[in-house]
Amino acid sequence: MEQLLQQIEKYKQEIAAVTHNGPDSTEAYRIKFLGTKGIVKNLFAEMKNVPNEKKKEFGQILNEFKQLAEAKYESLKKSAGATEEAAPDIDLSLPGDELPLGTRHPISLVKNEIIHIFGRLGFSVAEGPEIEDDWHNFTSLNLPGDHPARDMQDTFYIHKNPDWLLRTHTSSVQARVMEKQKPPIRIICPGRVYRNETISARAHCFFHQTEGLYVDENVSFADLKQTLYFFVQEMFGKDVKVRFRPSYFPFTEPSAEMDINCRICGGVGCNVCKHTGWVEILGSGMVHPKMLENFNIDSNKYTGFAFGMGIERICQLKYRINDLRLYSQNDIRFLKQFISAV
Ligand code: 2U9
Repeated sequence: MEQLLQQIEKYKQEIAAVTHNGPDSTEAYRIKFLGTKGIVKNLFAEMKNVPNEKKKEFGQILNEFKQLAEAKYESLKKSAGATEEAAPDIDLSLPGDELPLGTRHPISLVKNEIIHIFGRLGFSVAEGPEIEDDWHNFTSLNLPGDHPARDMQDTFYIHKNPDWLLRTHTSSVQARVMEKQKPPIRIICPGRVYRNETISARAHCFFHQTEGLYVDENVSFADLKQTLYFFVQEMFGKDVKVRFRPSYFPFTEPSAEMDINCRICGGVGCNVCKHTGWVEILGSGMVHPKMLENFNIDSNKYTGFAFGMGIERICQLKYRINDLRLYSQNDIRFLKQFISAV
């Protein structure tokens, strides 16, 4: 009996020293201690050799030992589960999951291209707030108090008296630059603008513009024509045909609109060019001397030209997009078509 008790003590120490070492060693432990021919079974078999008066005491010791051996087995199984969760079987040599690349919005593509083309002519980008005050959006730009653009029907007002509104053009950015900077000024102002329009295929309550301004000594109408001609050639190709038509804008005098030959139908006639073969793409003109004076720029010394274009319109001609609403519907079938455009 004494010998058996010493043996049990040794087994207890052995069990205490066992640590989790994978499923095979756990199974080996089970077979060794708890198997049909295992240590626990063998110890119980020794009962018959224990004197009767010691049987009760030995039985208790054996039961405690059996519980200890079983508890260890349960804890080894638990640690196996935890290790498997932390490090599941994975094949690191497999190729990774494919992450689909997003696309740039067509308006951003065209905006970036406009910035790039004018950048090569020395124009830098100026930006300003989308919520504007009356002075920068209207008054400083020769848009008098009774001008229709100021009407609540045409403009989103955020606050009246003082008037704060969503800018109706990016001309307000040029106004802010003229206020702060003396000539030479050579900027383009891309950005979102807002007008109170009913949404349809041809009109939206917001769209994007790029306006431009060049003020320096000896800036002429010939500079204006050549700059804009260079722009459309770069944007649409060397074969593009242009025509200038006289027009009117409050900020410029003289003013001209520029048409290019229709890129959609090649001149045969379509809805976009209204069967004329020509599409208007921008407005322009020599900066009105009164405007230069509004910003304390000497109109006897300096002249300038300005222009403005809708990015949606340029985009329509470049990518043949016939409905303005597509730009803001976030339809993935529309957007993913621009996947290969940079
Ligand atoms: C300052 C000086 C001059 C901005 C100009 C246009 C002509 C023009 C519109 C065409 C279609 C924009 O997208 S559109 O609605 N714009 O035709 N804009 S000259 O002239 C300025 C502006 C500010 C201080």
